[in-house]
Amino acid sequence: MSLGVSPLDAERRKYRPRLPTVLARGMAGLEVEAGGPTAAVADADAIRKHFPQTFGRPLLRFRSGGPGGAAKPLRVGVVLSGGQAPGGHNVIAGILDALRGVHGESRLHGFLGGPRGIFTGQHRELTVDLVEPYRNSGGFDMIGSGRDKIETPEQLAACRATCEKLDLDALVIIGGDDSNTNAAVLAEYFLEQQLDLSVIGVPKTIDGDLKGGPVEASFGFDTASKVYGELIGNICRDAKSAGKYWHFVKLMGRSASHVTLECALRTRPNLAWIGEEVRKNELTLREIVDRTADVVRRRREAGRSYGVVLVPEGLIEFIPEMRVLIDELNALLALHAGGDAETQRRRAAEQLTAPSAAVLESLPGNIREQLLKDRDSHGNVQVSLIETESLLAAKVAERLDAWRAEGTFDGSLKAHRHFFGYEGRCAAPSNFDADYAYGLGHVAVALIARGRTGYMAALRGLTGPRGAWEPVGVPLTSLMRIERRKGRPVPVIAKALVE
Ligand code: FBP
Repeated sequence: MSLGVSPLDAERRKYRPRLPTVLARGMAGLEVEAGGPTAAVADADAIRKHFPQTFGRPLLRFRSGGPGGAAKPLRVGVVLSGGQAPGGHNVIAGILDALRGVHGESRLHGFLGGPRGIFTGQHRELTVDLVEPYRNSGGFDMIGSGRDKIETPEQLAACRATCEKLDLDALVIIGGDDSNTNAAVLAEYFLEQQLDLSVIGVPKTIDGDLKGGPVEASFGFDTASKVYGELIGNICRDAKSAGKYWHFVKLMGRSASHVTLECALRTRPNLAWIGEEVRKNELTLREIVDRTADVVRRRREAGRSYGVVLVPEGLIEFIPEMRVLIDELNALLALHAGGDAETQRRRAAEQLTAPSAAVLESLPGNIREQLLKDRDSHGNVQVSLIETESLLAAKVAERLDAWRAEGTFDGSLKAHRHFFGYEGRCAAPSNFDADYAYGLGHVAVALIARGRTGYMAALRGLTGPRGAWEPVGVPLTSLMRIERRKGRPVPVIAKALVE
């Protein structure tokens, strides 16, 4: 065992991911079949205007058994973008192995620290020896990640210069919806510039919200929800054993509540809020608090002063009055980012509409401050920094106190608050994620070897046996729609919410 490698890591490294049969037969004889033209999730005309070259491309399928033929070495760059997700290292291992399957002299370069590594030209060559220790491991530490957006003309030109300097045939962007939007922008830009360089996206995010049509799942979701599920299961057991605590557990999932739903189905807590359901039923914060407090009261009446409540981290954005407030704050912060908490608060009080200003003032101080923090580079509220579980626990305690004063409740709330997020994002990938991510790396290379650009690598039929998983190339523009970001309408890959 070498320094820094635990026996568990060493054992996990020995696992050999299983490939779909079509890919296991090798890269050489893969043939591509094009389907009919595609459109977009919504706003097709606007998306076509933004992406005149790549819009409408066909879905691609692969089959093995073609004649093969002479292949040239490929030079590929890869970047990990956004939040960590179990399986990222296996995508890279899959790309490397597939590239070597195309031609032994193919080369792979990893951009360091996320998309910034492309426009600043920070990279390292990823050789077999370098990649080996990372096989089947969690984390993105092989090359790091980041949340920079590639959008300005200078950044686009700098990306072009880096790729030309390295003489790349292709760039693979492993990321979530925002990062794959970046991939679509780069693919279009390189074509406009008449540069022969493929850009391929790979669906990554523990949030599980990058899916739709032929893209059935993002890698990382399976592992992360299993890790959180185990922790929640332990807490459920502890709650029952101790018989005196209520646990409020916030779970990652910036917008969609897939992780919370999956964990709820696995562990059966006493209550799980689903953001999308809150929005559909237009529940206010007051109603959410009342319903939660009512569950606590009814369990108390049944002799059970304990329980577990799951809260998706994006819940706050689904509550109607909070949504309006956040939209107004986003527009405000896009104009005036930075400044200390007091300045931000004063600005908000002056410029928000009266109802939103009142909502903001009704929130506990820590939540108010967290809502006023700067947005990420894509304009998103950083919901992992907002203590929604504390907000709910505090408001429920207030409500129960009021009910006790009226004589309709005779207990008290002893609450614990938890946030499960970072615990699950870098776990060693489950066998599913290890196989899926490794296969996605192969699909990316299959698309590159056939000169395709502006595609997302995908595998479908994921609930069936591994051997039957079907590799496909999905046009990135077919996954897009127009949304308001930083106060203006822009084309983005649509998030898949819980239905
Ligand atoms: P991606 O969408 O980039 O995959 O990230 C998802 C996520 O893990 C969210 O669940 C969470 O809200 C966010 O990242 C946290 O961001 P950060 O890594 O910047 O703390």
